[in-house]
Amino acid sequence: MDTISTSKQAIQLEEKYGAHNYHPLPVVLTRGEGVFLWDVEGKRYFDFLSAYSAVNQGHCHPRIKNAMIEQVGTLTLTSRAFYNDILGPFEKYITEYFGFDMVLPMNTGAEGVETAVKLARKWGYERKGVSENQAKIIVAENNFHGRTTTIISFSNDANARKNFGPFTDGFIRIPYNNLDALIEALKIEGVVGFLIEPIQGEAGVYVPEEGYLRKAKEACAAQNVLFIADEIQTGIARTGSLLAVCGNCTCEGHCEKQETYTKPDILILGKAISGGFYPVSAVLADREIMDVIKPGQHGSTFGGNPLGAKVAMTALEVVRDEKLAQNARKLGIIFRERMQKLVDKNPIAKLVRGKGLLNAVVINDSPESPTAWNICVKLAENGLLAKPTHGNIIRFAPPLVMTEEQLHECCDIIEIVIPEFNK
Ligand code: IF1
Repeated sequence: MDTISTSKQAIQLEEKYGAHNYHPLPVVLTRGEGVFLWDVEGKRYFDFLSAYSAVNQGHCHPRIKNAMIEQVGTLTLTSRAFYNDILGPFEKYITEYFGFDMVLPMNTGAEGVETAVKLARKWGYERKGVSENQAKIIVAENNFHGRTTTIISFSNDANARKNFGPFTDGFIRIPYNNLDALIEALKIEGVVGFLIEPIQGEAGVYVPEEGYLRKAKEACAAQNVLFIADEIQTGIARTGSLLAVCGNCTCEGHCEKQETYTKPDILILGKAISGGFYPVSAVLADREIMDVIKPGQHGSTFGGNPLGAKVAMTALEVVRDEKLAQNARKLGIIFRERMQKLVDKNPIAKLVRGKGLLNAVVINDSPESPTAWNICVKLAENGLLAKPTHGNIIRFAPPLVMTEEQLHECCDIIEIVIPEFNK
């Protein structure tokens, strides 16, 4: 195996041997710890992407690492052909943690979304009486739910769809954050579910207006349609509460009485559920929904494996024990206040938006311009890693273990770099 001694060497190898399905910033990372990453040359960076919110607990969290080391030498994979002594405890732990009767464990976020689509359809046929193959699921414009063929079938991102057809039928797209459009779509024959990101991450960190999610759920309930929350990116304390659908609660638990809590009928989790150590996703629902799945109807080789289950339980313990939701809420307010001052003083910065530590600064230039990219290259030179989403929007999402002092140091960097790009 080649030993990498320079960043250039690593980039060349990826260029030559790897599919070009990404355009990474020219940074080659070799070590991570907490909020920090180091490149091959030893330069240290603050991580402001957190692997797209998969490392909320910080890189290489010692508690999760130790749990993984203990399990990896004991039992890693049995398949579901047999039981194992970790899965049952994990299923009990996670269903109590989020307040649902049952869980179906998978691996990637996209598998979680696919599972939720299949579950909603099957529930529609077997519980709601929808005619076979007529089930429809409502989704939002500019959604991002993963990259499988079915998921891109309901995307409107031309780049994600071009030349990947033919596509899967049975999806209705409506504008995000538009209750009237949802109420109209819910009248369509055969609708079984409404799949929504509580905050649209990839689209550019779009936070819906106060009350939208709750009213959307109520509208769905009125038509016996399942409200399906994709919290793969917004969940696990990222937005300043355990889930984005918790609204303004930082209780860390899950309680129906929370007046701002909109309990989904189906909850999809991924990414930080396992703290960046191992792919784990999970679909949670109450019994009358989850029970439509019978043996042999869905699953995967690694779904529910003991290693992932052990890692996920520890990663979720860390979220609660270290009060990451509270920290994300507190630091998010400070971040948006400082960025708002930057916006007020710098024409190149158009606006800041977000919730908790899922934020974005919109750059005042065309989405086709290289400005946001060039700002991120400059931020990297100054020791902070962030990446644009669509064109002119820079997502800022550090690990939730960041301290207030570190956050101010990062804001200092951003406030030095962005003004350099005023026209
Ligand atoms: C890439 C984006 C973020 C997600 C939501 C499901 C999934 C994702 C809300 C699928 C995954 C990742 C995928 C990764 C980059 C990243 C991403 F830029 F693609 F859109 F975060 F915004 N639902 N998002 O955000 O989960 O199968 O990836 O485990 O594909 O480039 P996955």
